Amino acid sequence: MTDRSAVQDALRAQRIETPSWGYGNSGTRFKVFAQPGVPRDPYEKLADAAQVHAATGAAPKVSLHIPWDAVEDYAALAAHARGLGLEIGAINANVFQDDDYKLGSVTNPDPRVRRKAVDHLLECVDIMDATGSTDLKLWFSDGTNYPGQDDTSARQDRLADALAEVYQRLGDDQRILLEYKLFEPAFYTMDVPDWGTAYAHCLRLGPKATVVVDTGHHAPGTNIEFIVAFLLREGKLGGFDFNSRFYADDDLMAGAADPFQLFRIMHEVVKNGGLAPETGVAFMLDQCHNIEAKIPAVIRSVMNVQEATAKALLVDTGALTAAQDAGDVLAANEVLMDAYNTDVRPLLAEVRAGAGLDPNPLAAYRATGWAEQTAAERVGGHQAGWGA
Ligand SMILES: [Mn+2]
Repeated sequence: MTDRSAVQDALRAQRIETPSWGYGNSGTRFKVFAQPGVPRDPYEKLADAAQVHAATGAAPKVSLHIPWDAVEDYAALAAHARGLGLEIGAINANVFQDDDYKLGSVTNPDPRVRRKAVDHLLECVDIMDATGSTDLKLWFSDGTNYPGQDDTSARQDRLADALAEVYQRLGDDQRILLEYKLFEPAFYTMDVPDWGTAYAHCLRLGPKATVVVDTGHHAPGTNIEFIVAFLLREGKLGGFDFNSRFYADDDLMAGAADPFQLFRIMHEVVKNGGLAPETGVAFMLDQCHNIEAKIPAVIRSVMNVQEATAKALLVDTGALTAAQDAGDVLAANEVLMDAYNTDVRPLLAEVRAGAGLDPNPLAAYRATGWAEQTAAERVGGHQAGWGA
């Protein structure tokens, strides 16, 4: 796409969903560093998310995590979100933080534990009904640590049964986003270790089940853009959990570690029509801000995704196809690199100004004084964080 106004329209239309847990305290297994002004409940997390949307104009949806964002009245939480100009995005189930899940949740050998896990997933669909959310995001920590610990294929049967029961419960406009992860917390087998496993389960479930690609959940060196192209072609890419990593599941800001990889991913998205809202690809962030200020980090991440998208939109597809058809390896590569090496910041500044926004979202946020205000006001109570 090289028509400048079409590129601008596409950038203006892109929506990036931010995670409620990105606004709370987080850390590694060694230490969680508390920050002043961090939200103490889901309502305050939404207020912070509204700051990101105000600064970028591109982040109206917020993913929730249950039970971290558990409240008495979900309809009231959704109304609060609407009042802030936001919507509730994906509901992320949590079947990994209970003692019962030591040997797994939906694949646990104990049927009582499996029942408890599936009941939680069904409760998450109830929360979707109450909040208007359309996406149930499922990530399972299930797996084994030692050879012989459990029957690998029996665990697949249990997983399939659980997914089928939840799938049956979905409304017409609701879907499952099934996430995979290579390792951690289990170190020998994970029950959903890769896109192929997730894809096979989604295929069996039906059209309302799609795969979510968390960019931090692969082996080093994995060609993620290939996975993206394949899943888009099959109509099975439900969305992304963007974050970046140097080693494993680092959950750093999207686009920070490897902006070229993010560009290559967005190139496959753009080329295969994944930006069109009707394909249903959700551009979500799934990251934790352990040492940096949280709201600016989310804003920076949104901007990084936008920059990768803008570069992907600038690929001269006519020239690329011509070079590919001619078998001109170097020319084809050059077309792609020309787009990647373009400084798209002025283009995005223009898009923002055209939408009535400050061309510099980080400066706009700083000018609000929100960080100082919340640090002064949010005293007492419990700051939100893992397990809250
Ligand atoms: Mn994720």
